[in-house]
Amino acid sequence: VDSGADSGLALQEAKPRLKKPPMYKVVLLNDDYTPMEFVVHVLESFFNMDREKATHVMLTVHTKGKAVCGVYSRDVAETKAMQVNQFARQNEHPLLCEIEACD
Ligand code: TYC
Repeated sequence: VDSGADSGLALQEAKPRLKKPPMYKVVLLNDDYTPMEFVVHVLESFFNMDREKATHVMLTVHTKGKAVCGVYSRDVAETKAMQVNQFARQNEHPLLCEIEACD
């Protein structure tokens, strides 16, 4: 039977979770030695850019010192940066990729 005295608490749903997971920028840094063509290849293969976009981002890094390659969850951002740095080292280039928390 229903007394009608229920406060409703037991039936209330959990608080909606409005907070989205924190996002991280994957940033490529400039250096004097990594060939431009190698950087374009990295941007095409690790960040799924077409040649035009990859060339534009590479030139932004070259002229401004750094550029954002993409924004991802922490796990994905860390993995991308690791893979780029490993690939650069395998090919004996000093290219550096870092992650940066979004504001
Ligand atoms: N500055 C490099 C050169 O003149 C090219 C370069 C671009 C290097 C982007 C790194 O993330 C980079 N060969």
